[in-house]
Amino acid sequence: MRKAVIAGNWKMHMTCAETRVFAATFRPLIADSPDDREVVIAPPFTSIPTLCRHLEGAGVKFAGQNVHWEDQGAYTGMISAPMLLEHGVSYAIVGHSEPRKYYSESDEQINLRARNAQRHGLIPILCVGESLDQRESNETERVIHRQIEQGLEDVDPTQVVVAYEPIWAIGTGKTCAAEEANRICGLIRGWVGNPGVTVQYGGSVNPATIDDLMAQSDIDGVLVGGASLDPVSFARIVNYGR
Ligand code: G2H
Repeated sequence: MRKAVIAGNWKMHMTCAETRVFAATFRPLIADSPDDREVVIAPPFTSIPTLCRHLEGAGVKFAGQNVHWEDQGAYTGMISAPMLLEHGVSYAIVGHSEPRKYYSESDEQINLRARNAQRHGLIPILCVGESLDQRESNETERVIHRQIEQGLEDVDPTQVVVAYEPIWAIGTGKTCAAEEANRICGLIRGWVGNPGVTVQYGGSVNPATIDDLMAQSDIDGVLVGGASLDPVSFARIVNYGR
């Protein structure tokens, strides 16, 4: 039985004050959530201590939105695995399409991030996905296969989560059809080479689409952006199937 991982990616949203308000509403709403799912939140780095403190004992795990491949050094604006671990963080997102696009992150750099995360005991959440152009020119499978192969080189496939995030579905309100997302997630599982790997879907997930997504055989969880900023919406997603 694969573990369901329901993760919220807050991106560049939420001050510490807003984080406190979120936690106060969210905490009671997930108090009775079934224990067959893991709840993860990736806040901005500045909000991690506040969120950890206000959700202590609530069964929530925390993720960095990225992690560097070095432990320290002259890398202005970056964050290291030991810095995240000091705050009780368990996961690190790597290869999200936004840093791939805005900061030209390469598969090689993403692989270094994933390897260093694992070296410290952080579980990388590797994001992969095709653009609209790539989908329309039938390159979806080739692109994702390459992202998996390069991103997971020398990475332990038993200590990783993969998120399939078609770029055209991110923040656009267009969710990929659940059956198609399921097909790609199944291919990803084969390419990772570990039948037990948790494969998430991400891209405009919301309370109206979660049940259909989680009913698919190869979708083991979701990576949620916009809808994770609202504690009521995110709690509904966490409590899918109820
Ligand atoms: C994809 C997703 C979270 P959203 O980036 O990783 O964001 O749910 O807003 O499309």
